[in-house]
Amino acid sequence: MIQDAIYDRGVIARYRPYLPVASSVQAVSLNEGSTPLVYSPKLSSKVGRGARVFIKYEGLNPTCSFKDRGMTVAITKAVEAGAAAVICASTGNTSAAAAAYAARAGIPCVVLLPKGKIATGKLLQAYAYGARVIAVNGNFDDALRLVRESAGDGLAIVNSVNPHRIEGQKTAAFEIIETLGDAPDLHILPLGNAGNITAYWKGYTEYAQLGRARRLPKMLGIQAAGAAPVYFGRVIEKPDTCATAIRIGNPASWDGAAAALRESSGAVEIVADDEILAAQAWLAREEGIFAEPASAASVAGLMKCLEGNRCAACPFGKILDEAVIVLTITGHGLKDPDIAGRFVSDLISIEPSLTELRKHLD
Ligand code: AN7
Repeated sequence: MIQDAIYDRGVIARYRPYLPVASSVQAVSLNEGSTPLVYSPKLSSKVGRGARVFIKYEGLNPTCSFKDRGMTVAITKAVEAGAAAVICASTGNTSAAAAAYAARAGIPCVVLLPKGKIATGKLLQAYAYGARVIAVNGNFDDALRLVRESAGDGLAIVNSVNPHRIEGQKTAAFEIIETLGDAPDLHILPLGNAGNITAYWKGYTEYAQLGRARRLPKMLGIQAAGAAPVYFGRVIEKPDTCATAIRIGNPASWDGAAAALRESSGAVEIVADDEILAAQAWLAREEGIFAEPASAASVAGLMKCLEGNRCAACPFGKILDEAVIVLTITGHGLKDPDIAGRFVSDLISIEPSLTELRKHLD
C-alpha cells in the first residue's frame, strides 16, 4: 500500500498550514525543498572564535535552484485561479523553475530573458521543459517591466512580484530552524531582485512568532559590485557582473530587502567579480560544493568580512563567539558551464596505456 506522503513531500505538502494553499487544492510539486544544511568545517575554522558555518545547499532542488520553493506555490495558485498560461522575466533560474512547474501543471509558459546574459544551463532548461523563450534586447529590469505591462493579457505573472513566490521561498528559513533547533545568528545570501532576503526574513519572523525559534538572525545581503543598487541606494541603469543571476539594477522587492536589513540590524555588502570567482573555486575545491557565481557571492562576502575590510554597518563585527552562521548557496555550479569552463584549462590527454598514465600520477 502506497502512502499519500510518498506522492508529494514538497513544500506545500510539508508546510500547507503556513502557506496560502487550501487543503482542497492539489499542489503542483516536484518534491522541492528538504535541501541539506551542510556543515562547513573549513569556513568555520576560517571564521574562528568557535563559529559554526552551515551551507543551505539550494542547488539541490529539482531545477537546481532555490526558485522551486516559490514556484510550486505560484504555479499551484495560478492553476487554482484558472490561468491559461504563465509568464516571467528572468536572469535564468526563475525561468527554469517556471518552465518546469508549468510543464508539470500542463500549462504553457512564456519566459523573457535578457539577450545574451543567461547562463547556458538555465537557457537549456527553459527549452527542455518546453517554455516559449523570448530574448529581450535589454537587461532583466527591461524584461520585468515588459512582463508587468503584459499583465492584462490573461497570463499569470510568476515573478517574485507575485506574493505566492515569497510565501514558498520562506520555507527555507523554516527548514533551517527545524534542523538547527533555532534560527542562526547570522544569515548570508546573495541579493539580486531581493525576493529571497524578503522571504527568509518572513520565514524567520513567522517561526519566531510561533515560538519555533528563540532568536532572529542578522541578515547580510551580498551584491555584485557592478550591480549593487541596494548597497549604493540608487537604481543602476547598466548593471554588470559575471554573476548573471544577480545582474539586476532595480530590484522588485527593494522595500522587502530594506525592511529585512533594518529590522534584523543587518547590512548589505558588495564583492567584486574576481572575489566571486575565487570564492566559487575555493568552495568547490575546499568543501566539495559547486555553486554558481551568484551563489558564490555569499562566500565571497563572508571572506571579505573576515579580512576586516567590511563596511561600517556590517553585522559581522557584532556577532558573538560560537556564532551559528548560515550561508545560502542559491544555485548549482552546473547552471553556468561557461564560467566553470576555466576549471578545465589544464585538461590532460593520453593514449590508453598504463605507462602513459603513470607519467601523470606523481
Ligand atoms: C542563483 O532567476 O532573479 O534576490 O530571474 O538565480 O531573490 O532575486 C535570480 C536570482 C541569487 C538572487 N542567486 O535572488 C531570476 C533571478 C541565484 C539567483 C539570486 C538569483 P533574489
